This record gives sequence, C-alpha cells and structure tokens, in this order.
Amino acid sequence: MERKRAFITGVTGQDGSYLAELLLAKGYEVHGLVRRTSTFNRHNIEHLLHLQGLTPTDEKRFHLHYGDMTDMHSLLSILQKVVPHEIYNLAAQSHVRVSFDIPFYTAFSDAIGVLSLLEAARIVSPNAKIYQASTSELYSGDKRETPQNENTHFRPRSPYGVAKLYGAEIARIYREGYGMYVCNGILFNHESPRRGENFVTRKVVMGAIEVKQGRREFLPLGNLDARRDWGYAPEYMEAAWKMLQQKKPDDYVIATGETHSIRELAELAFHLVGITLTWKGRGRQERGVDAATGKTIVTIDPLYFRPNEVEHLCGDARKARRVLKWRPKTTFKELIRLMVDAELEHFEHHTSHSSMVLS
Ligand code: NAP
Ligand code: F7E
Repeated sequence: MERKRAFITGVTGQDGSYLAELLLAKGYEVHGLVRRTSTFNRHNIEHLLHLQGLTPTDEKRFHLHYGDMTDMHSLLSILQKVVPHEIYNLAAQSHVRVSFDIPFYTAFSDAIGVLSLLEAARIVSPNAKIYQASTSELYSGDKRETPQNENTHFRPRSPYGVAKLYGAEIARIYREGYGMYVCNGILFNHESPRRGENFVTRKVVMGAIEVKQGRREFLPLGNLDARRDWGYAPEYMEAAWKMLQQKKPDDYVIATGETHSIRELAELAFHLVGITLTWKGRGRQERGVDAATGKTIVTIDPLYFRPNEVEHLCGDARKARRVLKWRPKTTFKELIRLMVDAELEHFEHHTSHSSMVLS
C-alpha cells in the first residue's frame, strides 16, 4: 500500500513539531514548510532530522521545503512536487499581542496565507484532506457566552483573531463551495515545554524557576484576571489528525472544559518551585509577594496589556468527544508540573536567562 504523505506548514513551531512526530510514528512520509532564517530555529524538530539516515538503507521520511505562507508560488510548487494526502496548515504569526504591532503582516500570513494554500491545493492537489488551525481567539471571551462550542458566535478582539476568522471562513467556503475535505480545528490554548517563551504559561514557568534560583528578582506580567482553558499540545495534535480520518469534513472545538486565571497559573508555578505567592495592592500597583521573605516577585507591567482582551475562555468539546472519540488526558496541574520539570532539566544544561522583553 502507498505510504501516506502529509504536508505540514509551521513544522518548526510547537504544534508542528508534535504533529510531525505523531505522523512519523504512524508511518507517514512527512513534508514540512520552513522559512529561510538567518539564525537557525529548528530546535523543535532537530531530533526528528537526526533520527533518519542513521544507516545507508534508512528510508528518509521527513523532508523540509523552503517557502512562506506569503509566497503562494512556493506553496504551489511544493504541493505539485509532494501531492500530499493530508495538509495541516499550522503556520501563523501566532502571538495575539504582537498582532497589534504587526497587523498587516498578521493578515498576510494568517488570512491571505490560508487562501493561498487553499487555492494552491484546489489547483494541484484537490483531493488532499486539509486541516486549518483555527482558534478560540475567534470568540469574544464574554463571560455570558461560556463555555464556547462550535455554535457560539465569533467576535474576535485582535488583528490575530480577525485574520484567523477569515482563515476559518474561507476554509468553510472551500469545503462547501468546491466539495473539498477541509476541517477547522477550533483549538483552545494548548501548551508544552516547546511553547514559545513569550506565551504566558512558558513565561511564568521560566520566571518562577529563575526567581527561585536567584537568576531574576521578579517576573513582570500583564492582565492577571484573564482566564484560559489550557490543555497539553501533543493531545491536541492527535485530535487534528483524527479530524482528517473521518468520512466527512467538519469543524470541532478542542478544549479541556477547565478554566483558570493567570493569577492561578502564577500561584501554581511558584508553588511547584517551593514558593508561596501572595498578592498585595490593587490594579497596576498589585504585586505578588513571596510569603516567606516578603519580597516582591511578581509585578504588573502595562507593556504586557493588550488594547483589547479576550477575558474568559472555556471550551465545550463534547462534539469532538462524541464524533472523534477524543478527550483530553492531562489536567492543568499536570501540565504545569510537566512544564516545570522540563524547564528544570533544561536549566541544568543551559545557563542563559529567558528573554522577557517582549510580550
Ligand atoms: P508557533 O509555535 O508560534 O508556530 C508557528 C509556526 O508557523 C512556526 O513554525 C513558524 O515558523 C511558522 N510561520 C509563521 N509565519 C509563517 C509564514 N509567514 N510562513 C511560513 N511559516 C510561518 O504556533 P503553535 O502554538 O505551534 O500554533 C500552531 C497553529 O495553531 C498556529 O496557526 C496558531 O495560530 C494556531 N493555534 C495555536 C494555539 C495554541 O494554543 N498553541 C491555539 C489555537 C490555534 P518559524 O519557526 O520560522 O517562525
Ligand atoms: O496569553 C495574559 C494575556 O499570550 C494568555 C496563542 O497560541 O492561544 C494563544 O493566545 C493570556 C492573555 O496566549 C501576560 O493577556 C498576562 O489573556 O499565552 P498568551 P493567548 O493570547 O491566549 C490562542 C488560543 C491562540 O490561538 C494563539 O495563537 O495571558 N497575560 N500577562 C500575558 N500573556 C503574555 N503573553 N505575557 C504576559 O506577560
């Protein structure tokens, strides 16, 4: 039987690297899109590249192709060469606050990039099954509209969210208009040790460890009261794969159904490194204090506020549970603990500080 071929955009990112791992383990031939960068950024997939070619007879099943979501020609020519059975579009400028700084670029890569990929697929690979990485940032986060499911109305609050809304809707239009197999995975926040350092879970975990080890005095944060539904990234990629194994394409919410504030996240991360965090003051003057020493270890820095905030996210993934037989396994506490453990191991081998400058 012919080996299945998958094309993954965003393969160097958190999700792309876990998905590549999953598909290689399932026997796929995996093709990933990479951008040309002047500093090497393949740390998430290096282990996969090193796994192959160990013996002269080793079959090479992981291939990288240069291209960019803003360069439709590159997408067309890769698809023409690879003719994949499955396409996973994970590439995006994925930082919500940064999308306020670079709204045009975010729209080109996260909205028009989706259209380019769909058009390229329609022209040269119309039978490929396509997964579009949609997001809980499509929702307003209004507390009266939780938990959010596939029928909750979309009202994004950021340039990122609205670019992703275009991506989700154009994906649906290609499904309905051309009969293509296209799914939107409406994934709520999912994290791991491979999460970018300027997303809040990884930033808090790194910050707590650095404070504990005396490498940093305090951790600057933004909005402590926003709530997120955080799951474990590899499990969410299993759901993405399952979406493309169904008879008919559809859209699915993937979430845990548990929601926690940034404040709770900070308390837990500090607790896991042996510090009891208490809070003093209000608003921008609020600070997190080490109960044992009275030292300020968390501050509020308006740099990390967003012009618009999605306040309350909590997903209802009952459809995925019913149709895909998918359910989350890792709880919030287990997730933060595994991130702390991975970071501690990393710190043992590296002496550098985290770069908590932007976002
Ligand atoms: P990530 O770690 O930020 O990875 C993004 C990937 O996209 C990287 O490989 C990046 O390449 C690539 N990329 C960015 N702009 C590109 C462009 N113009 N052309 C080609 N590649 C480009 O994101 P993630 O957390 O893995 O998320 C994967 C996808 O799911 C994204 O679309 C994100 O918006 C969406 N999503 C994420 C979450 C979440 O909680 N993680 C939730 C819902 C949806 P470089 O390495 O070269 O920068
Ligand atoms: O922020 C608050 C911030 O940047 C979470 C992306 O993967 O998930 C991610 O988007 C919350 C927000 O993720 C800091 O205001 C407080 O309310 O970790 P984040 P995000 O914006 O939810 C969705 C589903 C995606 O699709 C995106 O691609 O935490 N927050 N203080 C902070 N956030 C950051 N980054 N840094 C802080 O210092």
